[in-house]
Amino acid sequence: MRTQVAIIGAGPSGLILGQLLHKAGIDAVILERRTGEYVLSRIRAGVLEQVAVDLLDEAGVGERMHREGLVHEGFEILAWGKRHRIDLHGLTGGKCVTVYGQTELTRDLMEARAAQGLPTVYEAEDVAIHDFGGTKPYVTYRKDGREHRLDCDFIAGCDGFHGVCRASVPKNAIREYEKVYPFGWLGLLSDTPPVNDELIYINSPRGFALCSMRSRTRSRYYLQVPLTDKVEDWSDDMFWEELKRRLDDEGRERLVTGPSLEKSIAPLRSFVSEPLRFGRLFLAGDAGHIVPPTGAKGLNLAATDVKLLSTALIEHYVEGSDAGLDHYSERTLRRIWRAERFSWWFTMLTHKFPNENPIEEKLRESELEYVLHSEAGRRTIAENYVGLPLDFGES
Ligand code: RFL
Ligand code: PHB
Repeated sequence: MRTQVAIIGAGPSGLILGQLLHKAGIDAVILERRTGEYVLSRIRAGVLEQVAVDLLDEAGVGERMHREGLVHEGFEILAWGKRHRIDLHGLTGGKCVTVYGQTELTRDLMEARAAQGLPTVYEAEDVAIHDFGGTKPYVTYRKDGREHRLDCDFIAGCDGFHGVCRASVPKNAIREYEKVYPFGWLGLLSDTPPVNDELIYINSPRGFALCSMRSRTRSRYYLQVPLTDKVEDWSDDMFWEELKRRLDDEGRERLVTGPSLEKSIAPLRSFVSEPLRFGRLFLAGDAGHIVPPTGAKGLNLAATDVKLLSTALIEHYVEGSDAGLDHYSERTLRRIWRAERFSWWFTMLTHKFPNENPIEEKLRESELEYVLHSEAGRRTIAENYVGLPLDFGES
């Protein structure tokens, strides 16, 4: 089999890239290790920046998102028992975010791809990438017990943090920056109305918590937990009790509890690999970087990576120019580091760090107090949360 772009991974990065390339008349085949149902069962992101919303429109899959997504003009930070509103709309000259689950977005992209008859190979086993340093890269995999070979011009590594693409790059050609945080997030999804119209990020003496949602009838809550905790250690009742302890009186009164539809623990990590291009291999999304979820940036970064990558590939095929491909890594990394910085900073401000030097704890508390009480501080949070412009810092 032959295609122009072999895309490894059918998460949001791979699916959005496939859609943008198809719109431009460029062929792509997506190879995914899991089944489609498995990909849809992973409960992850919930908040989309305007650039991601615009991109989904451009990809032609925005219809249901506009119908069912919830536009949020602000969110709250609860600290020392008091709520502080971050007025995203007012502080950024009218920008907002859209609450729409990654699962729904993935479903829309999968359905659009299937309706257009575009090739996705699910349950592709032992995917291996070859000769991306030369001019004739190819990918091998096994499906239904048979070996297959896919020849291509380029390989897009959209296979997430544990994928095969980054792992195939020689160690001396890549530099990895990593910070693993000493806690994780325990998430619970339930068919209960959200405790609040807007998200609440909670800084409490018992640790961080987040009240989020997927719709007006479905809630998503998170608790900071020690890395040693296992999901089995947490019954639903224990989760709700702990969330109540971290909430304020109003939240405790309004919280509606119910059985969990899903519960999982995610470790928190900041990670960047440099560069993101290796000959004819390009890394995009979680394959190249990870942010702690506090800033709601992971999916949004994945979307902007593939926007830049698709633009560069279109330039190559349509205009015969490789300028975009040559600048992909540098341009993308600049945006990635900005999101990494914000996610790290917002995580530091809102979480409790075990065994911390008391002076560092005091300094972090003081910084949070400052940013919440200063309009400049709140604006800093707001402009990063809604997403800085694609070309920020380039002029
Ligand atoms: P994904 O989604 O991990 O998809 C990669 C795909 O590649 C497949 N794969 C392979 N396929 C073939 N061969 C192999 N060898 C393969 N190895 C892997 C995998 O099966 C998978 O299908 O990466 P992608 O597409 O780059 O998308 C990234 C996003 O999923 C991620 O950044 C976000 O979910 C992060 N995130 C959030 N981002 C936001 O923008 N806003 C949020 O509110 C937000 N909340 C979150 C989050 C992530 C979380 N967790 C669990 C890490 C909340 C949480 C709790
Ligand atoms: C979510 O709804 O899953 C979510 C929302 C905001 C975040 C992280 C996760 O910062």
